[in-house]
Amino acid sequence: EAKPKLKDPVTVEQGSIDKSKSDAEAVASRITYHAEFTSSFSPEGFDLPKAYFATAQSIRDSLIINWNATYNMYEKMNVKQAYYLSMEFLQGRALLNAIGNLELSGAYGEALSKLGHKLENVVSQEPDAALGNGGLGRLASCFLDSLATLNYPAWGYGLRYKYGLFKQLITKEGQEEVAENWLEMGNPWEIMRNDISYPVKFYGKVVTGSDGKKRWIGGEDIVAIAHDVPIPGYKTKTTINLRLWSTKVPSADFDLSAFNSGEHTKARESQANAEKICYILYPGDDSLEGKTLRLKQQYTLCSASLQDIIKCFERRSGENVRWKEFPEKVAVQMNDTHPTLCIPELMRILIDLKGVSWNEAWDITQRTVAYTNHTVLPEALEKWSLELMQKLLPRHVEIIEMIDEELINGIVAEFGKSDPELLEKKLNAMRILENVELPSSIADLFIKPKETSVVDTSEMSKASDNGSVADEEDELVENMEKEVDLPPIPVTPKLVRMANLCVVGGHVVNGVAAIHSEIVKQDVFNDFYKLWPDKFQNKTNGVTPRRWIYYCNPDLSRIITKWTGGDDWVLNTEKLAELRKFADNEDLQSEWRAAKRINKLKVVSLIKEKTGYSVSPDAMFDIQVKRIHEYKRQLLNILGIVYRYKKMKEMNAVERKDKFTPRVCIFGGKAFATYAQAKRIVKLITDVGATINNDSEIGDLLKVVFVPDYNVSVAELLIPASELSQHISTAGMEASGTSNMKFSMNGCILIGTLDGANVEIREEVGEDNFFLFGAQAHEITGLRKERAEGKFVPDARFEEVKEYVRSGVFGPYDYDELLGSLEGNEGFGRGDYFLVGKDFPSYIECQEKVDEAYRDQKRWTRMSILNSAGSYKFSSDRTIHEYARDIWNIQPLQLP
Ligand code: 4GP
Repeated sequence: EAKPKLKDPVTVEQGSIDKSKSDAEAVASRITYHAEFTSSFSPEGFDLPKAYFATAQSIRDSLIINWNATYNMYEKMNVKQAYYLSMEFLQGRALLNAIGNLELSGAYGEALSKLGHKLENVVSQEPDAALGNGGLGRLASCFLDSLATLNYPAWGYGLRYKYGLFKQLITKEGQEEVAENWLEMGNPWEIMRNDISYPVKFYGKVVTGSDGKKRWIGGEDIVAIAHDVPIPGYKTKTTINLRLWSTKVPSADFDLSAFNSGEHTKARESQANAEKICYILYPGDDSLEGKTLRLKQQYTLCSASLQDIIKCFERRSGENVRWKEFPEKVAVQMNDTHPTLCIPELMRILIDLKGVSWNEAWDITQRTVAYTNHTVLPEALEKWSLELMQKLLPRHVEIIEMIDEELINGIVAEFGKSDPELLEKKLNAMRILENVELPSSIADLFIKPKETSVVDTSEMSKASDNGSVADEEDELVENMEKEVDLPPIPVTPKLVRMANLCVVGGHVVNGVAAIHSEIVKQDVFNDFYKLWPDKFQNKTNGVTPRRWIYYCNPDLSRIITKWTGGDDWVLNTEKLAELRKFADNEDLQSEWRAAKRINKLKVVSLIKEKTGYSVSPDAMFDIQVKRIHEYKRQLLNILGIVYRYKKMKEMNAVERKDKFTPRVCIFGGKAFATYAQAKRIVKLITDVGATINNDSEIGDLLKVVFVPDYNVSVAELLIPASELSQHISTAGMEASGTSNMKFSMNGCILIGTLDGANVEIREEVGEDNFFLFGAQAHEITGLRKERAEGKFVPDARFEEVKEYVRSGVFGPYDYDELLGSLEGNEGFGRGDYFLVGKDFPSYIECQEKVDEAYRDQKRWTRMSILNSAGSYKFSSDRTIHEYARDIWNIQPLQLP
């Protein structure tokens, strides 16, 4: 019997713009409707904030209609669906993207101008949805755009952080962090789904019932509530979903009697405790409380999302729920290790709640989940304290212990017991649990006492990509250091290695660029690779050409459309390659330069507004924007600038002008709040800028600016204006990079090392159109060794530049700790782990080649065109097709 319905759902046709009016008139009447009825602004006037909200609400109506139609189609067709689980989604702004994807830019532009506003001003009212930190989060957002555009049945799942990461202020002291209150004015893009919520449990204990079944009882209960963000595809009705969870206590948990007896705060305590899970992304985890909060976040994401996915599977299966078929309907992608708890959570639900056997549950889990690795930094491969996890998630630890035991048995079966040394090596590398006793039958094979783990207490180890400060080891070592009189106690905290659990529990492990996937196989997970070579894949990252050229660079887009004979390049980026044949065409070249200039002028205003500095649009715009990290080597860039400045000061005006190309060197990016060395780098950049920018002798020949609070919207302005961009990580350390792809697409020339996706970009755009320098990945270990043995002789220019900074030219700040890290292992020295000193000479020599190339504007423009033309491979559409085919096994499905 059909379930009663209030009314039939609105069809896409009914919901589309009213054809009896012109599109612009119909849009204008929708906007005014929302300004009157759904706006939370005062009735008088129609100022910009109100115009933004009414405009967003009006386009949201169309998105909801398409969202419903897409959802209904998936329900009816019951096709296999992919679910992308990520702690981060760096969505940026949504309005322009939504209007453009629905092909209503003209209508909205016209309607708003009738109502007294410019579309671009309305658009810039929107705060960024900055639910992410860096590349991993922005990649997730690009993937959603491609999934919707290519009509793949897929959803994203994440957390709805009330305050995002943080807002970066740049003051005289360097970087300061304040809360980013992005939801302050409300968020027109989310639909709070009060009807979709799931219980999530922490703590408690595991009991075995009389039927032998395990049950997890007691503890703390919270509720996760869904907030749906519609994601429209480009030129398609497909509108997929980004479901973000917020947290609260079950309503029964409000302590009414405490409240009535006047204990108002106490009555709210449990509520605040539940809500704080979704306050910020990557809360500080130095303290046990911080660690607990992070683990709670990860579990909330996994548990709520899986309950939702399972409910959907059951609903779509109807009477016929066959768990074996779960992997034929569901693919779960874990974006890095943060959602690893998906593995034991899926096992728990299947075994404890659905009555599936262990073996079958394990088979289902492995066939369902897959894992993407985004970083090779050892300190970023998450390890959780077993003790903490046991307290917070007792049932999951039982399951993880079982998986570990089965893994041990598998390793013993594979390698036998005849070579205990080899077996021990394999077990040490591959086990999920670290420092946890082996079953005695195996432990007895190894007679020698267990080694204590080597602990690195340097700041560097605290510098993982998301600031996740190592594990308990640090705390223990600090405590040991304080108790100087006592002999050191062996440090062997019991840990859960999340990355190993991902590799064991998933059916595919992928890296994000060719070179990175090789490192994953040959180094990071080599023992696993040797055992299961077929599990490992490469999926070179990509970025959406909609946001990253078409919308952010309309002037260049028009030129590309004209010269490639249509705008189909927005969907088929291969078409960009056609620009190659016109690379020397003078008409194209002059149009190309004119577009760049328009974009540069916008950045001149941005810089003035954000920093107060005036810069010349005639100078080369040289940009490095990314998270501040020692391995990304912003320090190499700024020391190169200091060297350039010093040389300028040593010359007279004529020589200076002759030798150097005028440059505006632009930096942007956040340093993680507790990453002291990264913050010192920010301080040095701003100090250098303050001196150089006020040096009248230098004038427009060199400017150095740090644009505060770098985010997606700032990137959308900077990237189209860029002429040179820097991707200069220590080779082997940047998994891929994605801004390198965006810059190249926008006709920017890259200076970089052979690292991450640089390698593939250089292959596509041609060696002559990429400025290459520096040591290569295979040389790094040897170079570090040479450095540690004191055999490295630094270039005199490197010594000179450090001395110059130390001399105080850039102010009184004490740079010993920063510069010291580039020295041997004495004092502040950390042996220049990132090899800044080694690469410095080749870097500055390469920069001289850049200056020379820029002087020949024809040659430069040709290089620029060839970059855009060669960037076609780096569309996230290509990447998503590969994931869909090789990992998820999903097919596109389009609304009629
Ligand atoms: C980043 C990597 O550092 C970057 O190379 C890569 O392009 C990006 O992921 C997307 O794959 N990693 C992170 C992180 O953002 O937090 O590990």
